[in-house]
Formats: sequence, structure tokens, C-alpha cells
Amino acid sequence: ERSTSSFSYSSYHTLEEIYSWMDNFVTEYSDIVSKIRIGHSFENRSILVLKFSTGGSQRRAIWIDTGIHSREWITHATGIWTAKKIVSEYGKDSTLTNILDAMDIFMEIVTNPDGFAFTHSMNRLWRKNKSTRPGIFCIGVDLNRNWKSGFGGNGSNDNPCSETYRGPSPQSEPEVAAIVDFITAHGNIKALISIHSYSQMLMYPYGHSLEPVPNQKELYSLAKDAAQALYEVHGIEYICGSISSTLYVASGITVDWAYDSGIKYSFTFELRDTGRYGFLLPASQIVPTAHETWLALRAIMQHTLNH
Ligand code: ING
Ligand code: ZN
Repeated sequence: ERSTSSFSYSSYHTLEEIYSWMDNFVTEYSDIVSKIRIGHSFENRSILVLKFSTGGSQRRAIWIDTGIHSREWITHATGIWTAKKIVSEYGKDSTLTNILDAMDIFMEIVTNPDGFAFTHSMNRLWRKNKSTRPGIFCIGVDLNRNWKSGFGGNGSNDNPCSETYRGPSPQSEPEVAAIVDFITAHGNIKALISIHSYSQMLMYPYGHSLEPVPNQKELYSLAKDAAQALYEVHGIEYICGSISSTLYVASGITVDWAYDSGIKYSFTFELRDTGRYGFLLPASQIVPTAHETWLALRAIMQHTLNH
């Protein structure tokens, strides 16, 4: 493939297809998008981030990651559609234009490349990464339990065979360490949005504790506004609240680390559906899911811009 015009945004794709789409995408839209390699996975695959920027240096920025759990295919597909939406709407949609005129957007579409490759080759429902350690016979760490904030607490597991195995220490996994290093070095990320599936929820910290965060009223009200914007597209309902009070207690998660690192607008989505298809969401739902999610993402970015 030499151009993104033949790429299907309404199909699921392999890692190779996504990485080649990214190459074409940054070439075609080189005026506002570039590609950064922030590290490599346990199996030595590139960890890539798309940077959307209209200029400036070290501008305030939004971080969006999808696919930290490899089986959640709707999240990668939503990320790809969103990337295309951003380049198509800049200069047309005034809300997005205002956002991108002042802030950069970083998108990590395949946050767990080894796991994602494995969901295509061997096990469609693989969640963790693919790391191994001497003397340990189960494979993989849950990358959404490997972050420093609350590491080792309730809702994470020290058994390497568990689906929620936290790993030996915080940031032990290269996929997590790459993000921590990048965001820390950047120093001006104002919102972080980590996208999962499924359950139709829009949540914020904390996961590791039931204690309300200092700006929880603001986060709840923003989540409700974002979920309302999402609802208005296709009538899909999302539940809003803190992770621990809405879903369950989970420790060592991305958004708790982000929040405790000073990123006051930290959100996590659980996209469609509520369990009919679960992780095996039909491709016919990619565009509707991405479209409605876009309105919620834009609401969060706009609020971040104005605060
Ligand atoms: N569920 C998430 C999990 O990691 C979650 C729920 C999301 C917890 C975000 C904490 C933060 O268990 C899925 N579907 O991955
Ligand atoms: Zn997940």
C-alpha cells in the first residue's frame, strides 16, 4: 500500500497493516503529523506514537493510548479512525481547530504490539504483553497493573499465571517504561485518555482506592458532559464515575499513575459493547463506535484547553 486512500477504516487490521498505514499517514499529512519511536517491546517491536502538532515547541498536550490490552480490537480501530478524523477536521471543525492551534495530541495506537500480534496469530483473547522471565512458566504481565501508583494493591495479582499479573516491580515492562519516560520527559501533558473495551463506561481515578480525587466533582461533571455528547450520536449510554466505585478496585493502572504525576484530566474509556459481542465486536460497529467516541474525546480536549 502506498496511500491511506485504500485503507479500510471499517475493518480490523494486523500489526503490519497498521504500521504500514502509519507510514503512509505521516507521509500524506506530514504538515501536521509525525511519528515518534518511543521504545521497543519485550519482543523488540517498535513502540510508535503519532504526534499531531501545528507548531510551537513543547506545547501543552493531550495523550491518548489504545490497545494496552491486545484483545480489545475496537480500541485500536477507534484510534486509527480518530487519527484520520483529526487530520480531516483540522481547519474545518472550529472546536478541533482551536484545540490543535494551542495544544499537541499524542496517540499511541498499538500500546501492546507483542500481545496484539499474538491475538492475530495464536490467541484472539490474549490480554497481557508477552514478557518472560527465568524460572517463571507463565507468559505476560498485565500492562494495566504495572504502573507505580498503588502498585501491588488490591485488584492486581502476584501470580504470573493470572490475567492481572502485575509483574515483578513497577514499570518492569518496556511497554510501560517507554510511556513513563516519554510523558515525564515531555513535562507538559495536561490530559491522558487510556482507551479499553468493553462495558461502555467513562471513568477517572482512582482505581486503587475509593478515596475521591481532589477534583472529582470537575471530573464527574466533565465525564457526564462527554458521555452526553457521545449519546447524542447513536443513543449509546455510558456509565460515569471513578474506576473503583464504578467497576472495581484495580491497582497499578495507567490513569492513577497519570493523575499522581500531575495530569489532572486523566480518563479511561471502556468502549462498546456491554457484553453481547464483548471483545469480538463486529467490524460493522467500528465506525459508529469511533464516531460517537470522538465527540466525547473532543469534549475532554476542549475542557482541557479552557482550564
Ligand atoms: N478492564 C479494565 C482492567 O484493566 C480498568 C478495567 C480500566 C481498570 C481502566 C482500571 C483502569 O481490568 C478491561 N476491560 O481491561
Ligand atoms: Zn482493557
